[in-house]
Amino acid sequence: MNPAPAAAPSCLVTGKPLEKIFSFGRMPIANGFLAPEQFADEYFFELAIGFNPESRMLQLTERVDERKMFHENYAFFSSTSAYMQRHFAEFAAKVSEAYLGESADPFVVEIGSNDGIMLQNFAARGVRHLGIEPSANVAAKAREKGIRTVSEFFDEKLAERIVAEHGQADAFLGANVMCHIPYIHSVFEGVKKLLKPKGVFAFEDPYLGDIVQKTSYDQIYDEHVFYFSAASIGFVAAAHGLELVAVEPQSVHGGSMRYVLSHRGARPVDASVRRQEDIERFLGLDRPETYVKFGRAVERSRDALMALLDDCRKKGRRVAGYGATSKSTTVTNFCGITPQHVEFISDTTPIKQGKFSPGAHIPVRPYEDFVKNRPDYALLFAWNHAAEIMAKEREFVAAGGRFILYVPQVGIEP
Ligand code: DWN
Ligand code: SAH
Repeated sequence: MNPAPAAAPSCLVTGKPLEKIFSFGRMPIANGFLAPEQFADEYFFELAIGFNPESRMLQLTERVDERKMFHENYAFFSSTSAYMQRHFAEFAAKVSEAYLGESADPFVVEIGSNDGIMLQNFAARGVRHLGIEPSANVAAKAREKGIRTVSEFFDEKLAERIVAEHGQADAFLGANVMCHIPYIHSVFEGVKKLLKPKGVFAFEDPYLGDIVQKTSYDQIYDEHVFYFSAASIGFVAAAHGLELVAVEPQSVHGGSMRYVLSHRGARPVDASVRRQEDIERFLGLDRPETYVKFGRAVERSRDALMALLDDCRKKGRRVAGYGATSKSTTVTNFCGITPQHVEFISDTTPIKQGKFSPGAHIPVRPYEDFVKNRPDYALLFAWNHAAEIMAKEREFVAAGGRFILYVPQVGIEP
């Protein structure tokens, strides 16, 4: 197996030493679905979090090389959720109304544009756009939809090239990607160069406050290097002459935050920023002890889930996973869930089907198998899409099927 890097961890924002607060142990690549002949060579690293009080940044202490995670066989396709398609249509409409009106020929750039779930809304309105998506297979899907996409990793250098080729942008957007990039200073410097003087930088990511309050520890995996708050984003922005001008909580992905930034002084700072920073202090997000407590809550959650799954096994109840999410890689490996607990995981994404889940090696099967061979319980690994999935699964419930949830508490529904 690959050796773990020996270097002592340091904060990716301040460069100062970073203390490990909680370790989930050895973890595989969250989206590294694999075939049996690949089991012997599976890559593992130590998944652990540390907190830097100066920057207020919760972050991974060890990281996986980005090229091991984002490549031509990336397993996550954004458009698998109809709800998320509507969410990004609304995000795009809001940006158009609020920020593009003043420009005669607006230009929108999106980082981590995946299969074009957000940019398709700008393309449909004839807005000049550019997607930046290093995972070649999902980028190809976007191009099929007529979305202009460069398949590279965004950093300061790429930003300079984009400016030279296309000019500066009115809006630089991102969803569930900023928290993936360890070289955060290069990204922010790139954004600064790319944005017009009145341009906006709007992005959203899973929110640290929700992760702590709901014990949604499965948001912690290799791809998620950072767990952002208004305070930590404000800190990074200030180092680059940028300013956090508004925040807006979002319900998606189990609780996210949308951050709006501009060049310092270019736009008025909305009251939402101060309000959120007050909430964060109230939640103790600025104190390391909060994350020590979080670690204990994570262990309690694991114990409760395993007690329930062991009970199902003893009683001969069949359990299948619902949604082969990245998050489920943390849950299965941290809790010790095996194919004896969960027979298979149902997922609608073709590239995941017929493979095995990372580390735990639970078979991933097409959704049709779930319908044909309904289990007694569906362990909802895609709990963030619960509303969409429950609405789709009325027949499963009517036939006596039940969902096992573990966020915010372990329990059975309905
Ligand atoms: O940040 C990230 C988010 C946006 O997406 C990435 N790092 C990776 C990925 O995380 P995830 O895999 O935890 O995302 P989801 O959206 O929770 O994944 C849902 C999975 O469930 C997909 O594989 C599709 C599948 N699914 C399904 O089988 N039936 C989803 C729905 C809604 C369904 O009805
Ligand atoms: N924005 C989409 C996709 C999120 S998944 C959504 O919210 O559903 C994260 C995406 O970011 C992946 O498609 C990955 O390839 C991409 N990504 C990772 N590092 C990146 C970087 N440095 N620059 C641009 N995109 C990156």
